[in-house]
Amino acid sequence: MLRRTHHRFFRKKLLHRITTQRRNFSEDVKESPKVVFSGIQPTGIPHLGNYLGAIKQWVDLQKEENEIYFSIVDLHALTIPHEEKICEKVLSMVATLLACGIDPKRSIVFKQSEIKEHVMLSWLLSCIVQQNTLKNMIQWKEKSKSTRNAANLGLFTYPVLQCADILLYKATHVPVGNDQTQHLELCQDIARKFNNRFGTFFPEPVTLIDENCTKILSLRDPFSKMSKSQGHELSRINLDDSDDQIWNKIKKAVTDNTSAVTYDPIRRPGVANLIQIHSSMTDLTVNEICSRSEEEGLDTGQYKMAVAEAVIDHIRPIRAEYEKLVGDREHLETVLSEGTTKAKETAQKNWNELRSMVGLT
Ligand code: AQP
Repeated sequence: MLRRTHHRFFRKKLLHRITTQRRNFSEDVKESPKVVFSGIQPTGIPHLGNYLGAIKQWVDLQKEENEIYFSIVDLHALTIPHEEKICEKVLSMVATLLACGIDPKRSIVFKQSEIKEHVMLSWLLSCIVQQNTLKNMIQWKEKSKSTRNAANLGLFTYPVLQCADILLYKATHVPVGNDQTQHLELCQDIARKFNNRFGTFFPEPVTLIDENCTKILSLRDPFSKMSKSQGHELSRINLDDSDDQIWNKIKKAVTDNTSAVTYDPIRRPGVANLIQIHSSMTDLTVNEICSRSEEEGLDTGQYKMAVAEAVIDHIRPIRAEYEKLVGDREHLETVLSEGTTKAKETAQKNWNELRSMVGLT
C-alpha cells in the first residue's frame, strides 16, 4: 500500500495547456465555432497516454461553444484480432469517456461502424491519395516491421479511414496525441487535394496537441509509446487500475542509474516520462518539479512516490465513476444510440453533397 509522503508541494490542478498547430485554413473557419472531431479505438480500457494525450483535451473543449464529435472507432479496431467481442469493449469505452467528464449533452458520442458513410468516404479518398504516401507513414512502417511484413491491408489504409472519419463531419479541429501528427498532415493534404479537384468543401483541420504531454511513453520501455495493445501489462497505467496497481507500476517503471531527478528526454527518457506525467496531473511545470525535487533531496526512487501519489489522486474519482457507470448497460446504450442518430444526420447530409460533387449523382 502506498504510504503518504511529505511531498505535498506536488499540488494538483488541471491546467488548460493546449497548443494549436498548423493554422493553414481560411479566416472564415477560424472565426466560426469549432467543429471538433476525435476518435478512440475500443481496444481496451484507455491508459494514461490516451487520457493525457487526447481525452483530457476533449473534456476541456466542451467548455467552449463547439460542435463536438467523439467516435468509438470500432472499424479501426478490426485491424488487429480480438478475443472478446468488440461491441462489449465499445460499451466499456463509453463508460470510461463519461467517467472522464465527456458530457453527452455537450458532445456527440457515437459508434463508427453504425454509419456506413465513413467507409464510403474512405473509398472516395483512397482514390485521391497515392500509395507511396501511405507507405511513408511512420505507424505503417513500424507496424509492418513488427509483423515482419505480414501486416494486413486494413493497417495500410487505416490513415485514409481516419481522414474520412474527420472530414465526413467537416471537422475544423482534431485533438489527438502527437503520435497522430503525421496522419493529420495527411488529412490536411487530402482535404486540399479534394478541394482543388472538386471544389471547396472540406476545411483543412487543425491538429490540437497538448504541448505538455505530447507522447506518454511505456513504463517498461521508455523508447516506445504507452499502448493499449502492445507491451507488458506493467508498461501502462489503465484508468481502472487500483491504487496499489498504480503504485506498483510506477515503482517498477524503468529509469536509469542516475539518482537525481532531472529532465532530459533524450538521455533520460524514463525519468523525463515520469516528470511529464507528473506535470500533466498537477499545476507544476517541469522546471518546478526538478528544482523542488533537488531542494527536497529526492532520488528517483523517492520521486516515484510523489508521481504515484499525483496519479492515484487524479485517477481515483475517474475509476469510481467508471465502476458506477459500467454496470448501467441501458444508460450506456442510450447515450451511444442517441449520439449515433445525431452523427448520422450530419454524415448523411455531407455525404449526399459529396456524391453530387464527385459526379455519383
Ligand atoms: N502514448 C500516448 N501518448 C499520448 N497520446 C496517445 N494516444 C495514444 N497513445 C498515446 C492518443 O490517444 C488517442 C486514441 O488512441 P487510439 O485508441 O486510436 O489508439 P492508438 O493511438 O493506436 O493508441 P494505443 O493506446 O496504442 O491503442 P492500440 O494499442 O489499440 O493501437 C489518439 O488521439 C492518440 O494520439
